Amino acid sequence: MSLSLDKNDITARINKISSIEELEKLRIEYIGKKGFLSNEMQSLSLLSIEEKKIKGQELNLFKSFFEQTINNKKSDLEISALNEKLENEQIDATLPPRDFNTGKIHPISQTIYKIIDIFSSMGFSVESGPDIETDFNNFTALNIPSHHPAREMQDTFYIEDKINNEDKVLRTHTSPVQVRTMLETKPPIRIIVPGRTYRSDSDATHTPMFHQVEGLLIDNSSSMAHLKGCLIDFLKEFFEINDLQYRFRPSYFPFTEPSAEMDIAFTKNNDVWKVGAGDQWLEILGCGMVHPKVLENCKIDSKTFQGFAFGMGIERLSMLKYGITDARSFFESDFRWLNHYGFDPLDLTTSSGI
Ligand code: 2U9
Repeated sequence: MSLSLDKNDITARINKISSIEELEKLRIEYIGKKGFLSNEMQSLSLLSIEEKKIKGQELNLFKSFFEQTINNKKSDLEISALNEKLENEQIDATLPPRDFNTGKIHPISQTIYKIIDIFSSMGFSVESGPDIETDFNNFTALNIPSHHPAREMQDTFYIEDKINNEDKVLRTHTSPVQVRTMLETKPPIRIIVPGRTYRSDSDATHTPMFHQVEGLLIDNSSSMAHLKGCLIDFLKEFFEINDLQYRFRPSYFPFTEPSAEMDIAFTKNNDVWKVGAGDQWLEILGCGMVHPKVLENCKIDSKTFQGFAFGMGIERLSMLKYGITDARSFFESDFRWLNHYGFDPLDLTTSSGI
């Protein structure tokens, strides 16, 4: 088609166009770099000054007219395309939302949230500390003697670099955090410490890194009776079993005196464990009154203050509550496993909103 500078011609041509692609083609044809108007502009150089002035003005006026007309047409076409889309598309507001992958809360985290919820309601606050600890905080302050088997290389991960000639270890329990707290604050103290701990051990029920929660309460009157009440209430709430069957057995730990272990009753049918009642006992935690030597090591006057401590393994609690059979599966990062055992972060009935 011949190109002209006639406004009526170009208006008629633009009006006939029915798609944005076609419109763009015409725009390039006219005002693109090598388009009709560029050529016309270039040929101005062949004209006299007077002619150049007249023709130049004509070309500029046409260019503005062309741009204006083509832009108007473009918005008309866009509006009709949108209207057509709106007419043809239908929204079914009754359809369920599309499934999207939110990720899952790991059962260990879920168990920790639940433990924190319960102890918070009893007035405990949560403390944390470093994974690499001094020999003093991890062993000496806790009255663990230098010949104690827990200090052996085969049980504890020692860090190669010593600092100020003192051994550094990957903490074997979260107790060093209680030591730090006692050294830094005055009683009353009422804390729980959930966190990662390390021991050189690996089989179906042990992993070299595992999680513990320990608790410490120091004031001037708390007794073994308070300790028992606190732990019984905790376990009933944790397993959501009101008539949970339990027993306390005397035990020994260097950091508590007297010491005890708590068992809960269970039954096992075809490898399925049922916690709460039954004819078998399962060890669930250790506890006791904080040893006076430990109080003194942590600069607390053992004649004025006393208190209790307890410790339990989070993997074990998690396995019993959620029916997980292999402790190693917690740390294999298998997405199918996590999808199965993990918790929906948006479900406030299970995620506790933390
Ligand atoms: C301080 C004083 C006392 C913490 C305690 C236990 C008993 C205990 C084990 C349970 C299973 C560890 O994960 S496990 O192997 N723990 O039996 N822990 S009393 O006592 C303390 C801690 C810190 C300053």
